[in-house]
Amino acid sequence: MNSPKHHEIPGRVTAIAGKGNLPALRIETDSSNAEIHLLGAHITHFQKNGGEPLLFMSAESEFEPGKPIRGGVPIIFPWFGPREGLAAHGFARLASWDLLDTIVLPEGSIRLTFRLPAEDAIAAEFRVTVGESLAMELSVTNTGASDFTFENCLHTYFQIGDIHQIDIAGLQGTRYLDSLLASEFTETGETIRFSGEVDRVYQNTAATVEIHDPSLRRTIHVRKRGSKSTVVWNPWIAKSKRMPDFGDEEYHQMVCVESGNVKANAITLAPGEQSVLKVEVDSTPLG
Ligand code: TA6
Repeated sequence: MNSPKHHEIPGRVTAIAGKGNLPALRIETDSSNAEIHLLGAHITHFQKNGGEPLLFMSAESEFEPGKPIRGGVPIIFPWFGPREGLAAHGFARLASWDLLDTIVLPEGSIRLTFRLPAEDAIAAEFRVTVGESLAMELSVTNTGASDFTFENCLHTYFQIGDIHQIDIAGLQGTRYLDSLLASEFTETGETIRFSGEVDRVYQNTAATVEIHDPSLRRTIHVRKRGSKSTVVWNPWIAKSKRMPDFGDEEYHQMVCVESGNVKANAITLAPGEQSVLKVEVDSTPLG
């Protein structure tokens, strides 16, 4: 039984009619709350009690079967970016995932397990733990008879106070592909600041990234394992205007710091092999 109702936990996990009347789950712990839509197993909200939402969600986002949700944590799999004749960023975020299990862990966090409906030769599960932090785990298993090469990325949209005031630390000295210039550079700055569109794929980095946000007086921590790529993106003015599911001014309040394995860091699994991408995000008062 994969009906969300079957996995409800009174006062902790509730099956709801989410945005666009899509099936979703509301999760409530003693320290936080979250919302996950079955479309894409998409985490659409996470907030620690007494704090600002950690994740950004566009007020213009569509919530329709087969359409990507603009905000939260899109699961990018099995490819990153555009692909001729196919949906950008893969099909996982457009699929309706099955909810397999919900459990309250001893320390009070709540763990939910989702499965991507069967695809030939691949099995994908997504495990979300909601508590003081938001922990995510995307596991992919090659169940076929030949090698399987793919990209994965948890394309996290973070809520910030003002794009002009934040800085991002943790990537100094890292090579990156500037997707706007289609050229590679090395990050020389101790921090990254924003004064225009930024769309960079940092390669071969396992580093924890920090987003320092003086407006919301917090530091967001992005910790990862099983990830060699970190993508940093803000659409700025022109691209914001070109996106129908994104407000023209919303770029002020969001930044994407995405963790996965993309482009040169794509993964090849032999038959029977498994890859696990782990990302944990939380915030602390800005020191
Ligand atoms: O992660 C950065 C990026 O690849 C940008 O180039 C931009 O296209 C963004 O993803 C959003 O992609 P989407 O398909 O969700 O519009």
